[in-house]
Amino acid sequence: MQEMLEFGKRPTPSVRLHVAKFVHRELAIRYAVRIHELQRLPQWCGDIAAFHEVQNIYLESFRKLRHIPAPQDSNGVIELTNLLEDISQRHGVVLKRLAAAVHDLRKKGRISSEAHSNYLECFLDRNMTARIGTLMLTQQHLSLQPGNHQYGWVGNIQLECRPANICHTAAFYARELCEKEYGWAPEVQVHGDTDAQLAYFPAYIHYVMGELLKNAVRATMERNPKDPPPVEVEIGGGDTEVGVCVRDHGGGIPRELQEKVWQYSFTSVKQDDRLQNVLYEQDRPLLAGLGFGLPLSRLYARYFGGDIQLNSLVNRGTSAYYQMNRLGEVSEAIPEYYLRKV
Ligand code: ADP
Ligand code: K
Ligand code: MG
Repeated sequence: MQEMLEFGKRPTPSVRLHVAKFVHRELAIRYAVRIHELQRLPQWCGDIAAFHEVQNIYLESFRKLRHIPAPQDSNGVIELTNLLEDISQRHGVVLKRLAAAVHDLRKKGRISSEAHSNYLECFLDRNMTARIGTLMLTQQHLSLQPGNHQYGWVGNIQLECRPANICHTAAFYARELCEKEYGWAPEVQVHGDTDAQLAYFPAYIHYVMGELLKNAVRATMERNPKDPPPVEVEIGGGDTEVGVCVRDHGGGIPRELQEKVWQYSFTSVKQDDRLQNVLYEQDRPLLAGLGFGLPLSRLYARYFGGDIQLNSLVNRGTSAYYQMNRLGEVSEAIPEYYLRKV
């Protein structure tokens, strides 16, 4: 992280070349690992079309990367830049395809056994973790190129990122989806240390806050559709971390589900054909139903040294706590089993 910040502050041609060489080599290796993993999927995943689609996306990127030589001068850097723009565009659908794969497996009854379900959860954790890394490498390279540099930003790190602002945007997004679903949405109040700032990745805060707020407004509407009580967001800013708490009066999560909600394959939304449509045909965001919100949010939080916890008060509501470390010497917190298995 520190290195990214240092490099990003002085994007000279030699820094660009240095980063480009590293990214060119590193991305090919990382895609190869993921292709290998997809090829090794057990037989009960073999006929799931979405897995093959994802594999083909990685294969094409791998081949294209190997097809161009390692950059040796500014022309080489430009060639890589063009390719990475193509790659980030094509990889945009990967997350949805993986959600579609899980949906398919669930419909076919393939993940009812604990062994299968554990396998799938680990596979997704590894894939999603690796995805953060490759995305960062790609965006780091792209943001160093002339014309892409933005004042106050290094790659996708915003140096003075203010979580309160992102909470407002995420609340707008979650309420909009809620209104589409229920015709109405609870108010979202943001208070506490609203001035708190840190150098961080706004895109990840936005994702996490969007997911926590979508869950909170959905639970609130399910429980109290006529007169939904507000959802409260409180921000705390400290020397080493910034925290956000999302409180709702949606009735809480029953004890027997408190572990399960962290699984990619778990959602309490009834799996109907509408979801199938969204996963395969339309590019429309959903209020709930993929089941990826909580596990992926926690993975993102932990990757950068933070965490997410949920606490429920039975029959009342849920509080979600999201901690972010101030970036510094902290390196990416890659789960141990990821290192072991790969
Ligand atoms: P999804 O929202 O797509 O179902 P998530 O991973 O975001 O997937 O959440 C999983 C499940 O956890 C939800 O379906 C819901 O049953 C439960 N849940 C999450 N947040 C809350 C909350 N604030 N209140 C009550 N239940 C919740
Ligand atoms: K889930
Ligand atoms: Mg959700």
